[in-house]
This record gives sequence, structure tokens and C-alpha cells, in this order.
Amino acid sequence: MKMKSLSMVMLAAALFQASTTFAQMPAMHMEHAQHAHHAFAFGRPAQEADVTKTIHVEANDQMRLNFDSMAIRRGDVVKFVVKNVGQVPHEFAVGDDAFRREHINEMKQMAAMPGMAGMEHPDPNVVSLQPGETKTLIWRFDPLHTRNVLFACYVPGHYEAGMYQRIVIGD
Ligand SMILES: [Cu+2]
Repeated sequence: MKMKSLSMVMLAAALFQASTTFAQMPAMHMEHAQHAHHAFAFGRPAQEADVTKTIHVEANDQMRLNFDSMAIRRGDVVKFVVKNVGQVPHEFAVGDDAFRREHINEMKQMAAMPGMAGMEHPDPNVVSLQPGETKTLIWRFDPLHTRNVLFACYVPGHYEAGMYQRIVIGD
């Protein structure tokens, strides 16, 4: 009997925690909207008409991002055509170490929320890919500031398993 009431307390605590988590969601969306507008040090989203180069990328379950070319120069507008050739969801993010620190935590928080794991997120520099899915991401590498770029998948555990590629952008 004592055990049973203890588990009821735990259940109530879990439910309370879940409802507070959902109550916090509008604030989280606002944060997302804000950083969708802030300038990234590694460039910004661009349009199809501005594309100067197309690079194909495969994301696989061996936790690798395979690029058919890594020759990116400052000022390039690259259209990344990314295919998830694996059996589990992956993502493709253009970023740097500052973005990695921010995004890895967001992904862990989302994975911990009921119904939120694998959800699309509005970051303009990230695409989420279901198994077999192909998506494109067009990115302008800032001609003045872009140097070190980190391409990565931040599905929990994947970056840690080596699912990233660092590129130093040439002149
Ligand atoms: Cu992945």
C-alpha cells in the first residue's frame, strides 16, 4: 500500500512536470523566432537564383556525412542536396562551434519532451531528414567572416559518434 501511494506521487510529479514543460513552449518558440533572425557568423540562408555551386551530401547510419565536394569559397552560395540513406532520422546543420553548443542542448531538451522528439525545428540553417528523405538547404557563406564551418547532425548521440564534417572556407 505504501509502495502504491509512492508511485501515485511520482506519477503526479511526472504529470506536473510534463504540463509545466508544455506551458514553457511558447517562450521556447519565441526564442527560436529570435535566433532565426539573428545573424549567424557563418553566413545566411539564400535563394535558388543566387546559387553558385551544388553539393550533394549523404547522411548514413554509420554516423557519417559524405560530401561529393568540399570546395567551398567565401562568398559562395551553395545548394546542399542532402539525402538520408539510413534507417533512422538524421539532420544536416550548417554551423560553427557556437551554434553546436546552443543546438545540442535544444535537441536534448526536445528529445526529453513527450511528443517532441524528431520534431521539425525552424532554424534556417538546419534540415531534419526522415529515412530515405532528400531535402535542400541553400546557404550563403559570408564573404568577410566565414572561416571555420561545422556541418553536423545533432540527433542526440550522432555528433558524439562522429557525424560531422569541419571545413575551412578558402578565399
Ligand atoms: Cu544523424
